[in-house]
Amino acid sequence: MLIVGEKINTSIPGISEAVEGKDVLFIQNLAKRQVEAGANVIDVNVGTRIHTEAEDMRWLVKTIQSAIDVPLSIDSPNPEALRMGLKEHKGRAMLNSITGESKRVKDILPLLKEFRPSVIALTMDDGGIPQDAETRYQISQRLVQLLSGAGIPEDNMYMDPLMRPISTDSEAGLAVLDAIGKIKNSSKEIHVICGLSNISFGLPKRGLINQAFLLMAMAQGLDSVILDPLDRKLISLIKAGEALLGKDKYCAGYLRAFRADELAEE
Ligand code: THG
Repeated sequence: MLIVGEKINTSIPGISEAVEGKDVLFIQNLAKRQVEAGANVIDVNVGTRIHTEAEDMRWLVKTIQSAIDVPLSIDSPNPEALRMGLKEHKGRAMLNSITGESKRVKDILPLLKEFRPSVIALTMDDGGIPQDAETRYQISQRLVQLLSGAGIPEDNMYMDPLMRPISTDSEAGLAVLDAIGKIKNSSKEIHVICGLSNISFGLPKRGLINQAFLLMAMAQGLDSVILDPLDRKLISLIKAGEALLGKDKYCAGYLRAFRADELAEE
């Protein structure tokens, strides 16, 4: 499972202040703690700082990459912030994200050609986020064609079927689970990713819903996830899930984590 750490996001209390104050040690420490906890990629999102987003993104990429050596997910709706982040990034970055929306495609295509990043592609288009699995799948196939045409290998593609809260649509979890299975079955190379938190929006004890969903999604073929890696229960569940799904020969990874005292039952 590829774990993308979500903690460097200015919508989380304290992060915007650290960016505003150019607090190098705070940011580097948060990046290091996520990597030590198991993150393979660090997401960087300064979307709440609309007036300084591009420059903040550049500063964060530089600051984080001088402390850790995993790739960063440059997470923004703003093409200029994406460009600044990708330009500053050493090695292959992850671009988060392209969608099937025509304006977004037009803005992002040049960045793909210039920087050759891995790409997270959200399965939405000019019609918005689909309710059903089939439309998500159809959009994902169009995005695969588009990304292939831009020279991105399938192994560098991460399809994100976009969760909606089950509190407002009780079939939303099922639709995403079906979409994960369909996308994964269409190609061995293409990855499927999602952010964990949206599904539980509007419900109490959100962690329970997120944890249950994570394991069901893994069983459907989810192979990458955006989450809080400092949550030991979540990371432990991923280890348990990998062992249960035959992704961990002799349960070696699970046992190693146990001996390192990394597994949490709650
Ligand atoms: N897909 C893609 N990118 C994304 C998302 C997605 N980027 C943004 C978002 N969704 C994922 N990032 C976050 C970042 C922080 C939180 C939720 C999603 C968050 N964190 C709290 C914290 O860390 O304090 C609480 C964490 C918790 O208790 O679980 O709320 O879906 N491609």
